[in-house]
Amino acid sequence: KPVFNWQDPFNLSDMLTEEERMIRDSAHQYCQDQLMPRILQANRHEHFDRQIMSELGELGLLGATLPEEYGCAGVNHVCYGLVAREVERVDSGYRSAMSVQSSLVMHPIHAYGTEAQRQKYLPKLATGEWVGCFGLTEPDAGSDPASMRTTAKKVAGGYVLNGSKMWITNSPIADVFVVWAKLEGEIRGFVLDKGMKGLTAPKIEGKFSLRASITGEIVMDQVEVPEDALLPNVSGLKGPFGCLNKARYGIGWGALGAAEFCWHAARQYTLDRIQFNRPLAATQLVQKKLADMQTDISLGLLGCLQAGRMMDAGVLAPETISLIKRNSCGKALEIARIARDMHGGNGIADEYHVIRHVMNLEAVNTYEGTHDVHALILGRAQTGLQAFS
Ligand code: TGC
Ligand code: FAD
Repeated sequence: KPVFNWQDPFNLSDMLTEEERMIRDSAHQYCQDQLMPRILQANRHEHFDRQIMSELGELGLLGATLPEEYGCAGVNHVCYGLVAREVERVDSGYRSAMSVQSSLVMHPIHAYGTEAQRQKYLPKLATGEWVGCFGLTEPDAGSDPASMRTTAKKVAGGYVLNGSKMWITNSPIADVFVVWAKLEGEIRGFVLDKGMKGLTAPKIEGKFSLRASITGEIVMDQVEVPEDALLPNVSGLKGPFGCLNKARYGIGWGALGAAEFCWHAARQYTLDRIQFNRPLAATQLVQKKLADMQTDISLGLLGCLQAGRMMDAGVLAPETISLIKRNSCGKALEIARIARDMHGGNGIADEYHVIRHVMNLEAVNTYEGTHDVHALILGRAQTGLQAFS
């Protein structure tokens, strides 16, 4: 009979091209050799190692889907997803840093910017010489970004921005700020540079999730920007949402990478751990839990791969992205919690890494649209009735 591959029951690996497998494998090696040894201390001490951005840049993993003329790798979205899975297998915070730079900063500059903006920003963001951040969420506008209060006012020679953004990945170390503001009531994107007068980005301390990722505010107090800070080619919420489509897609893959880590760890731990004179893995309850993890992850990954193929073909609807983002995050969080339980008391020690994934996945399930907000997007799409307000 055909051989069952317990780690990859649908032979997903065989559905990839040679190039896709090569990129996945080199990302896997970098993540395991270079990121995994750093994560325990980084998470313990709430530290983001800035050098990681340069390393990701050197490997071509920043803005990887963008054209080579801007110093990017020019690979497809399946490759981007495979890399996100490998990075998040180590830590969601590292994937966050990579996906914000790629999908939320480089993508809008490429998609909505002028050629001069592309030339100015993309090559330095691609190498990791510059770090970017994306400011959409505000203290009083999270799930409902349309209610944002940040304003841009037209003045001679440019614009003046006022307002504040909250929960912004990378903002305290950012060189480049993609910020969304209302100009005469319409949402527009602006690219701000570190050091502009009135622009500050204080760090948010005390996170119990994504501790190896740096998060902050963006405070804009009468920030004067030139005309060419405006991203001219988009207006309205579809601007930021176009970026979120790319990032949410990557999270779909990434969260399952974190789930795979937890599943494999729970399997190995219960094989090794003897209680009542036999391995825990010999019990029916444990085997059922492992089977559930295997099923959810394998089916979820197939969905991500198909979504990637559709994105590469230009036919992936945002609602399908909501489906995979919501499914992957919800399932990964549940898997991580169960894997934590299967480790017993050791499960709360960071040396086993599973509790860190549990804590991280709480935020991953919330950012880029919460689990419930994506349910409402899918509910609206199938009933024609919007239930947000
Ligand atoms: P709605 O009426 O649905 O749409 C307004 C306009 O936007 C268009 N649109 C989209 N366009 C492209 N892609 C999408 N996914 C789109 N979704 C909507 C839509 O067609 C419409 O265009 P137009 O031309 O007709 O005006 O807007 P709404 O205000 O009713 O939205 C409701 C809702 C809940 C769906 C939306 O606001 C939402 O998704 N909220 C969640 C907010 C969110 O995801 N924030 C993320 C912040 S960034 C972040 O978390 C980064 S963490 C990164 C990390 O560290 O990894
Ligand atoms: P709220 O919108 O206040 O939601 C609170 C609860 O109410 C949730 O459970 C939600 O599902 C529920 N809810 C909301 N509306 C409804 C409704 N209509 N019906 C039923 N239930 C509803 N944002 C950025 O712009 N850039 C970033 O780089 C970024 N990075 C982040 C990093 C971290 C670590 C975190 C935690 C957040 C980050 N965010 C970022 C913000 C993130 O996108 C928001 O936290 C998220 O969109 C939810 O918004 P909120 O926190 O204001 O929650």
